[in-house]
Amino acid sequence: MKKPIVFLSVLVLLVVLAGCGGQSSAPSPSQTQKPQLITVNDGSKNLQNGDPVRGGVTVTFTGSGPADAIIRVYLNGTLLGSTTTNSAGSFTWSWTSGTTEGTFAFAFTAKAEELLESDQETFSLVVDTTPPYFLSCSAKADAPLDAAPTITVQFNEPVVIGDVNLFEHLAYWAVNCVACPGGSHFTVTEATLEEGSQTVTLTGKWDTDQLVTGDQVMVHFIYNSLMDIKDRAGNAFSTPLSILTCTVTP
Ligand SMILES: [Ca+2]
Repeated sequence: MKKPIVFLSVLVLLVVLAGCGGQSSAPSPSQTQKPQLITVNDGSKNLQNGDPVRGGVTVTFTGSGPADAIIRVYLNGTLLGSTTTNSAGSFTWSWTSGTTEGTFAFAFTAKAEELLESDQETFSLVVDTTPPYFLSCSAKADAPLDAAPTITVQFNEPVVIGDVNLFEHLAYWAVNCVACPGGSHFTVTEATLEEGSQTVTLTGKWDTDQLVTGDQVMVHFIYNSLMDIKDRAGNAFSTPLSILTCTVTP
């Protein structure tokens, strides 16, 4: 019973593959060869497809295509500009990010004389103009004399920290009680930046500290610029003192 179905499936697959092959491999004789991006650079480093960039940064796209062809650049589907390849087939094109945040989807095509415009070479950048900051903290109640209580503090986005040892130094971290009828008590003995670089775990003393449901605690973080905290786009953390309040949850 199953054989005809399998046969049909294989047949359909072959037809689909043949169809795809006809579209995506070598261009038809009347179509220009698609251009290729070689490097995309923001002045200090090469960027990968989907990378974040700051506002006001000039990004240079370098690529190759057919010699003496027109390279058209589309942004989010609209023609933005054009340039030409030289006799060796090279081209460069620059774009400066503005104050608008979001994804910018670029598409490059080539058009040689007498031929049709090529397929698109695409590349996306995410413009991020907002410096990283501490968004929230969370504290969970712990059982007395059980494991050490912990409080976590979250950045709004993943960060890149130049000096993690300085960042994790206890001199820059403190936890106070705002309203603690339950008797919560917390002394920071350890500050750890978690994998993913967005969350910091503060650890209290296991024998004398406690977090009780309903109590309100406050986390203080003092920023030292030598820590060199940036977001992935390169925007610098700049809040001298971060204060976060959180209620202990069960
Ligand atoms: Ca940011």
